[in-house]
Amino acid sequence: MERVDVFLGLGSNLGDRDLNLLKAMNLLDEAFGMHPERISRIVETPAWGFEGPDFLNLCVLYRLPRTGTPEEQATRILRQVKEIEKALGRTEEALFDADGKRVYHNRIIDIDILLYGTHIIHTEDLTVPHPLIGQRDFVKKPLLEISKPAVREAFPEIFE
Ligand code: PH2
Ligand code: MG
Ligand code: MG
Repeated sequence: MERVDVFLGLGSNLGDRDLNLLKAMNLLDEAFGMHPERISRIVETPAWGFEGPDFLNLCVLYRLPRTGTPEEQATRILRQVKEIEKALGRTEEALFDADGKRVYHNRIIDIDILLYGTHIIHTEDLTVPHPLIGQRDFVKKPLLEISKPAVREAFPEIFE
């Protein structure tokens, strides 16, 4: 069976942060019908881009069976992670300021699709690789820890 390495970034800065990450990982396992192939360590960092409590972040790698095109499968994964965010109590939607810049807020759980193998995906709802990985050590460090040569070679600008 053909498989694809899907790297996800998880973060929490509200409530019982460890438990939120654990619950999210359990729900991801349930949604994907498998355990992750790799799990990074947890990093604790200040809120980046806004004022708020410190975050716990980690990255996971699921080696999923390929279904459909990368766009189709990544869109399905996006729907699944949004559902899990909602199930864990996340309510707020993406907000933008007057200049069209993203406004961040505290979150019980955030699950982002970081990499879908070595594919580049642009849809209305999704850009993969996640465009901000390279600027954010709280993603870059755990992602590097569980990354594979193929993705490091495909996206040197992310991992440099
Ligand atoms: N996520 C954000 C904005 N800022 N800062 C940290 N430390 N960790 C995050 O996961 C994070 C953030 C938007 O998703
Ligand atoms: Mg995020
Ligand atoms: Mg997100």
